[in-house]
Amino acid sequence: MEKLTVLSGGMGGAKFLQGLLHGLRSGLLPGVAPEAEVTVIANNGDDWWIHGLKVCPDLDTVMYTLGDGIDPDRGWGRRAETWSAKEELAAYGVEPTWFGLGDRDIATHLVRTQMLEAGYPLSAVTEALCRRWLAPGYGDRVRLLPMTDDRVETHVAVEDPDSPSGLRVVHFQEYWVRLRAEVAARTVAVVGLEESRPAPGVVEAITGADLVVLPPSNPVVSVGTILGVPGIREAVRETAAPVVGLSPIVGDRHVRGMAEQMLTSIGVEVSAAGVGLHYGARAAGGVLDGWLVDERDAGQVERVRAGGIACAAVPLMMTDHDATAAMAAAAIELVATQ
Ligand code: FO1
Repeated sequence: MEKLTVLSGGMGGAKFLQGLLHGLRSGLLPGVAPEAEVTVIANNGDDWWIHGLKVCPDLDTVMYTLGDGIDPDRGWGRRAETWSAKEELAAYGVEPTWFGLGDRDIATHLVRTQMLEAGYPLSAVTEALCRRWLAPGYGDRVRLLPMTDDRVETHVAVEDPDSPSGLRVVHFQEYWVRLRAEVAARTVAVVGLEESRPAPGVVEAITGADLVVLPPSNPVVSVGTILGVPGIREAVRETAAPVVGLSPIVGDRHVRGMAEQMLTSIGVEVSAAGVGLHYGARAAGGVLDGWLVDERDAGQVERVRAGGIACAAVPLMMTDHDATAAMAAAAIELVATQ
């Protein structure tokens, strides 16, 4: 295998990619050439405009993580960050104050916004930003593509007793950062998704891959959104490469983030098998050939297999790069032997 393509959200996907790259470098991935290239197709449905700047959290989380510039504790934004601009904006009374742009991070958003306003598409801007972060070094074999160059924004309908309809629609960032995903979410609507087109290179990266991986990212607002861009699900269904995913749900709970709330809002069972069967077998109109669940969910393997998907139970905790590389190796083994 020389071409691996990963459909990624933010933190979970970025952490998985770190382990995958570690596995590549260390020769831990069976059947994968040491010089293999990794294309990451990142969700950009949780992007938004704030203080006149275009912010792309998942793209930046992947870029900073692979370029070793991420804040390891927060899992988003820059390492060794300072917050003077945020404090100054608050002193002017500028809202919202609940979403913070760090001083270092702001430089990324300034460059991105200026390039977008000069007419460059997001994919070209991302490539330019990645020249700094994915230059020879940690991420040298990685290409990062946004799923689309079009404006797509995830909104969440939350319960609000003060509203006449009982509902209020907020941007995903407001749901996650301000409301901490603690209010009941009724539906997720991705504005602009149906009219969006895959960014240049996205379809080719899937149809020309030797392996397509769905990492343990959010199946609704990350991978689900990527698959919702018209043409991407079709490419995943049609590629000659095996398609394998890793469950973000372990022991019927998400490992991080808000997958439980998002799955519930779309009526999908919160379990490893529930998510695998939600993605579905390629042979039955879905997108998966293989699905890895955590060893704690070994009892769900047969259910997934009955849905036409190869399935195995292995440790799925990304505790360090070796553990994550072992997950990637197990995913490859699962579909390589088919
Ligand atoms: N997450 C927070 O919890 N609080 C923030 O103030 C915040 C700011 C922020 C700025 C830039 C960026 O790229 C990400 C940021 N995030 C913040 C993370 C982000 O909201 C989410 O974790 C993702 O969108 C979910 O994948």
